[in-house]
Amino acid sequence: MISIFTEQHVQHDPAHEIFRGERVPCFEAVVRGNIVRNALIAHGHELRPPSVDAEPLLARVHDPRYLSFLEGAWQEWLALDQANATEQPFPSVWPIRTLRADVEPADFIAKLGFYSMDNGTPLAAGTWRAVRAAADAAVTAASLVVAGERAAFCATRPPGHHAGRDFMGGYCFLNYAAIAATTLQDGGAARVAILDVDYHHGNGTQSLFEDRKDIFTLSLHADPRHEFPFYLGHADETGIGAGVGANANFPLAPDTDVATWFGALDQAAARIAAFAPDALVVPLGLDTFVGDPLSSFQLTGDDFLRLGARLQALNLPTVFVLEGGYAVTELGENAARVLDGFEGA
Ligand code: Q9C
Ligand code: ZN
Repeated sequence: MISIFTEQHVQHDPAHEIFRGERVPCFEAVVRGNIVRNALIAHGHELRPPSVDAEPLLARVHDPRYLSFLEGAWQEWLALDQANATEQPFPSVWPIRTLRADVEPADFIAKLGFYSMDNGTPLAAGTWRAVRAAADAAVTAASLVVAGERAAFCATRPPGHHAGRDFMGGYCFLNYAAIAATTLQDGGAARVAILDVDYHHGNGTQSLFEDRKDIFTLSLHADPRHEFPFYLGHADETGIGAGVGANANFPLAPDTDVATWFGALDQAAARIAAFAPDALVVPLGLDTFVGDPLSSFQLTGDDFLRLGARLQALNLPTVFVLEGGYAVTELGENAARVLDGFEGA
């Protein structure tokens, strides 16, 4: 499968995240991108660099004010103190209930909280360059499918499905699945389904599209009562306004076994078939893997082949977008297995 990959991902290289109150090395690390690239090559998939500019599309998915903030964030951080060049900013205050989320603060750390859902999305000097290149990759992958490819893989990092119209979160800054879906629609796919199989609920993608009936968002994930993103992803979220009926969540208990996971996948597949979309986007998180350090699901390597085959059976033009997956050694193989399964290899 043609896979769009950019070396620019190395520009997003934060050193630490906060985990259980301590600073630890980032789970979402540069090595992930390299491992995925190597496995795709080893499995015979063709890698291409991005060749389409996402610029005209970005402000249709994200708030222009948020995009400006992201683009200039590192300069603002340095402007506070040049010694910040070797430090990472983290938000420390958020406009939760009763506080005003409509007035952009002037203070940089206040702005960081204003545009973040968590303190788990570290910024680095080159984050903007990396996420912009990944956005180009998402548009390029979707454009290939518009041009007639049965499927394409946007093999980029950092991930995107927790990012919403005007916020970052869960290691995500720009929502590539949403960018890909928008590109597919621009190319003539009136109805698009987005089936998120990452261990975590795709809250950003749901929030971007839950009031629309032409984009059906579905997500299979650990129950948000127990797992990040905690505040979205419940089964009773079925869409809003005109979008009622066009969102479906399949929250699963911690430690859910493989058979139950595939049972939920079958239910999601039946809903997609009933929706009769023109194209499919799959935010592909590999953190459902049994060895993943952030997850409690139990999929094995063979299960990822099976997942690919199951997605192929939906018989739709398909754009895969890399999301989570933190068992670094196996991440590349598991991603490649989904593509192999899809291609019947
Ligand atoms: N800092 C994706 O898989 N944080 N994001 C866990 C605490 C949330 C994962 C560790 C994990 C988000 C795209
Ligand atoms: Zn995840």
